[in-house]
Amino acid sequence: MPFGLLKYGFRRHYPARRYLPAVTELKDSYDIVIVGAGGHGLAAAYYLARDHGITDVAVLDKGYVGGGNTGRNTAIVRANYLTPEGVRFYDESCRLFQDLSGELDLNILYSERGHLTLAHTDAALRTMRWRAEVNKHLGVASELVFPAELAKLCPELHLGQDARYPVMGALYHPPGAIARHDAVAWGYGHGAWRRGVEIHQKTEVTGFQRANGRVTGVETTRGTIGAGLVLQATAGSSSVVAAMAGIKLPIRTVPLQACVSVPLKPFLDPIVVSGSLHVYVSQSDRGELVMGGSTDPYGLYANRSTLEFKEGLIAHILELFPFLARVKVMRQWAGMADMTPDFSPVMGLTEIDNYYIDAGWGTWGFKATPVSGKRMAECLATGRQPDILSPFRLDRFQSFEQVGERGAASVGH
Ligand code: PYC
Repeated sequence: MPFGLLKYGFRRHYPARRYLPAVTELKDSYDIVIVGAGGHGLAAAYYLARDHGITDVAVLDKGYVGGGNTGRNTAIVRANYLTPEGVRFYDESCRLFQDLSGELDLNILYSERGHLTLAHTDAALRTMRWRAEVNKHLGVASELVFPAELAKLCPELHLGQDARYPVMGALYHPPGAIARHDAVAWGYGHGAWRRGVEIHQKTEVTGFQRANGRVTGVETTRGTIGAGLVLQATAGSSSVVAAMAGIKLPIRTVPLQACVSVPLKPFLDPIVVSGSLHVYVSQSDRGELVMGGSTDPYGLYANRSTLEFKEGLIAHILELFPFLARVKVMRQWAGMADMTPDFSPVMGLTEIDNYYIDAGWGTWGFKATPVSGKRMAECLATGRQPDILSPFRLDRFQSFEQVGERGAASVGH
């Protein structure tokens, strides 16, 4: 038995352990400054410390840990993408997620449910077959299933021919999962802090000082600090932060809304997605239905929720599960989706020698948290773009080497 545990057992008082650090002074400079204390920034800090022994790191956030898109998504994890580059990348993330509760010593409620993407047209079936073949080729479990099998996988799903868009089949991806999203940020934050990383909440970055093609200082609302390397991981504000460093990103930012029902007895095991009806829904361990749809159709920086979105989404959910008609929606929210032209992220080196970027997550940032943290840490520690991140480099847009991933979006955006 570890000595610490024994000492704790014999104590008269049992002080609750602190999970995230109290506010401390900022130092004059750090080897690495990470902008953004969401899942990605904290995961990068964690793997920098764990895998590379780099702990002179400050993670800064204008708000609080996990208060941005990390806490504003629908927490779906899957690897059933369309391009080989995407499948390889998200598969590594799924595998890291599977061991993450043990790794972080925190239950992130990772729950493998299987993921069904319904096809209501011949064209959709063709795309699902294509994705299944690419997935299988790379060792990722995915297959096409038809209504008889679907009725077994999800007995509550309306499969009748009287539906407006009858279900013809689905892409079934058994490793598809959900997790407790904020726990992922807390776990990575705690793990990084325990290893010596500083986390500074309520510390907004307001600009960057530059000289000779490098960033030399990070200006914040608490003063200016020196930085050997800078990583920006600020999903939802990627273009704004990059512009402060003088980098122009090919990103359009749009709200992505979601909502959650009151808790219900468990009835929905798999995650169900319909591209034609523009919905995705899963049931959390608390029994709530977590539901989302398409992004709003116009660029906007606002986390507001609209009645229009809710009415449209719920109407479509009822086409799949008509018996939910009297269920109440409990809460609604929005995150900000940074959409790139090819629907793939922008990761790695930039035109500024010591400035690294983790951006352009569109609607799939949460599921990439472990792999982006691990691989961005490797990128910063070695100064080289890891092979798995190579397709996602920023300059692909200049060389016309885009990674077209739109066909793997859960719904149309
Ligand atoms: O990629 O699975 C997904 C997803 C669901 C909601 C937003 N993105």
